[in-house]
Amino acid sequence: MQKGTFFCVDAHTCGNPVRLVTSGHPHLNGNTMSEKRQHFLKEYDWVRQALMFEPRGHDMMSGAFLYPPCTDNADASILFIETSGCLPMCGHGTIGTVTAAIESGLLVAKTPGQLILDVPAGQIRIEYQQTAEKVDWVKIYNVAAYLAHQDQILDIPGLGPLKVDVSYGGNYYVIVDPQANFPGLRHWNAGDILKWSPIVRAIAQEQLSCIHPDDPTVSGISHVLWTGDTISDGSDGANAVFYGDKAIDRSPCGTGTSARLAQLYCKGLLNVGDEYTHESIIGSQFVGRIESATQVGNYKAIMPSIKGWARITGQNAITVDDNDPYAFGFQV
Ligand code: PYC
Repeated sequence: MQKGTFFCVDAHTCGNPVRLVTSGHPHLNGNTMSEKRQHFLKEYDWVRQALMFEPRGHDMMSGAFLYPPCTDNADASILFIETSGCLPMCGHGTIGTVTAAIESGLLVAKTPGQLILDVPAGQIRIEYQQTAEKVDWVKIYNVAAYLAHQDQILDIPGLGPLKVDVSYGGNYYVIVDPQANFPGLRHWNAGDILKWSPIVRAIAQEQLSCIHPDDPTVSGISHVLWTGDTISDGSDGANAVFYGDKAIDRSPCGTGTSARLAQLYCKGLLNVGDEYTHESIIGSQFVGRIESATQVGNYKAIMPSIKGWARITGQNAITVDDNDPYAFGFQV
């Protein structure tokens, strides 16, 4: 399969794109979504590149394929595709996928309003509310989140030392709170975030090992989460999440919010049962909640939930043609 037409339902979750691909699923080997993700990355990465990169996508593009469940109790599985690769878990991607799939009739829940989904990072539970044919909101009971590194100093050439934490919420995040060399995200512009994030991520990656205790294929720091002042009513905190090479999440980032909850819990700033309304760079909001305490390996951890909404923006039939020199996209 070197070319074809991929049908997609395009949507956005709180501002960030989600392209649910509804045809052309490659057959993937493996018993778990983690194994299937490895197979996809090895043999079918061109599909991701064609559908995510310019000229068919853009820096923030993110999407998903639905697959049959890998476990007896699940309704379906999700493979996430992004400009950055195939994430183990994606919160905004899940909210968009569930909304688009339920509204389009591609997914029928055994129990209306509830789903169990297998994802590469493990299994997640979903609650959603539907009014007529529209999904009003989706709540994800995410995989366990934990604080992997606390109060680490990174020396950033040209910026100076930064004190950071590294937290896992389905992906590993360097979290940077306001301090002497970072005035807070509302005092930086998008250009500053795009300039410093890859440098911070590379230095953190060099110095701080991150390998998931339960699945060593989930490893490495992929995202940088900058915090700062809020701009929307009711927000408890704000973040700008950098991912891929040039993307800033327009949504409050589901795995980033989970990582933030774990960080605040492990630092004694939030407790089990607390809700935390997290806003994005554009002020859109997710409601995070610490559902319970748990453990990941030897780490103190939490079971987080994230609630948000998505809207379908259109239907797409995307052609990938070998004759097109940019069939598999490009990045500048
Ligand atoms: O919502 O988890 C998320 C996410 C990851 C990257 C972009 N959004």
